[in-house]
Amino acid sequence: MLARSLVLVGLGLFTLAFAEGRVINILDPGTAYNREVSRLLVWVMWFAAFVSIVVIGALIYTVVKFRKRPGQEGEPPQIHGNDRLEVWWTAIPLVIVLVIFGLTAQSLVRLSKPPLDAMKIEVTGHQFWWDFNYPELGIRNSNELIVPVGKPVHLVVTSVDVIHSFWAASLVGKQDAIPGVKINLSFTPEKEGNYYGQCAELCGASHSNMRFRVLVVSQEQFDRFVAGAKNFQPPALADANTQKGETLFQQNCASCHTVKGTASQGKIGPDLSFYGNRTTLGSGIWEGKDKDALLEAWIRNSPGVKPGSKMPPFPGLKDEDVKAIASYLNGLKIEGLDFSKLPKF
Ligand code: HEC
Ligand SMILES: [Cu+2]
Repeated sequence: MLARSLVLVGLGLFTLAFAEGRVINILDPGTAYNREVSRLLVWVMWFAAFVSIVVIGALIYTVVKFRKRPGQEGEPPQIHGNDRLEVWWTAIPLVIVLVIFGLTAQSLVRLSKPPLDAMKIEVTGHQFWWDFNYPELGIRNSNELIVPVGKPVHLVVTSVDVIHSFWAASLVGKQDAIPGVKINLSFTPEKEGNYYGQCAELCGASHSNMRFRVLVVSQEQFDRFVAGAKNFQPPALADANTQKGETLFQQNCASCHTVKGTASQGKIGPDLSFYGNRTTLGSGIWEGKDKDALLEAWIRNSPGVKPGSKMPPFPGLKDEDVKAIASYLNGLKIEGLDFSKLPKF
C-alpha cells in the first residue's frame, strides 16, 4: 500500500515537472519580482531547517537518553516546568518571526510601487479564463497577455465571480484575483518568451484548466501588435465558406464574444478579435497542433473537451457549419505577427 502510494506520488510529481515540456522552477527567478520572492523563500527555508534540526535532535536525544532500561520498574521521576528553557523556546521563535516579518515588509514595500512609466493592464479572472484589457492603448485580448521585453508592466488584478489567482511562475505572482477588489502587481520581463501561467486558487470545476500565457515579445513585434489591434479590421473574408462562418458566428456566438470591427460585441466570453494570432485554445490548455485539431470539437461541445466550461454546446451545428466557423476564426489575424517560435518557459 505504502509502496504503491509512493510510486503514484512519484509519477504525479514527474508528470507535473515535465508537463508540456515546461519546467516550472521557482528557484530560477526570471524577474526582479521573483528574485525578491526567492530571497524570502531561502531565508524561510534556512530557519525551517534550523528549527527542524533542533526539534528532531532534541526528540531523538530525549527518546534515547530516557528510554526504559532493563530492571527499571514503575514511572520515572516526573519534571514539571523549566523556566529557563521556556524563555528560550519562546524568545528564539519570536526573533525568527520578527526577522521574517521585517524581510517580508521590506519586499512588500519594494514590490508594491509600480514604476511611473509602467504600462497598465487590467487582468480579470472569469470562470475559467482570463481577460486582459489595456486601457491606455484601447486593446483587449484574452488568455494571452502580450507585453514587450524590458518594459515595466503594471497589472491591476481582479475577478468578476469567485477568487482566482494570477500566477505566471517564471515571471510574477501568485496574486489573488478577488471580486470587487483591485490589486496592483508589477514586473519587468527580461527575456522574450512564451511563459506558462495557471490560475492558482481553486475556483471551480475547471480550475486546473484555467491557464494562460504571457507572451514577452520584442518591441518591434509589440508595436506591430498594438498598431494592428488598436483599430482592428478583420481581413477580407477569403471565400464563401469563411463568409458562411462569419454569418454563423454572428447568429450563434456574437451574444457572448467580441470580434473587433464587426457586429459581434458580446462580453460574456473571451474576446476573439485576433483568434488567428493565438498560440493556445481553451484558456491555455492546448497549443501547437492540438490547438488546431481541437477547435472544431470545442465549437461543437466545449464542456465535452473542457469539463466545466461555461460555453454551451452547439448540437444544432452541422459538420460543415463548424468547419466554416473554424475557418472564420483562424482568419482573424493581425498580419506580420509570429508568436509560435518564442522559447517556452
Ligand atoms: C453563452 C456564452 C457563449 C456563447 C454563446 C459562445 N461562447 Fe465561446 N466561450 C464562452 C466562454 C465562457 C468561454 C471560455 C471558456 C473557458 O475557457 O472556460 C468561451 C471560449 C471560446 C473559445 C476559446 C477562446 C480561448 O482563448 O481559449 C472559442 C474559440 C469560442 N469560445 C468560440 C465560440 C464560438 C465559435 C461560438 C458560437 C458557435 C461560441 N464561442 C459561443 C462563452 C460563449
Ligand atoms: Cu481560477
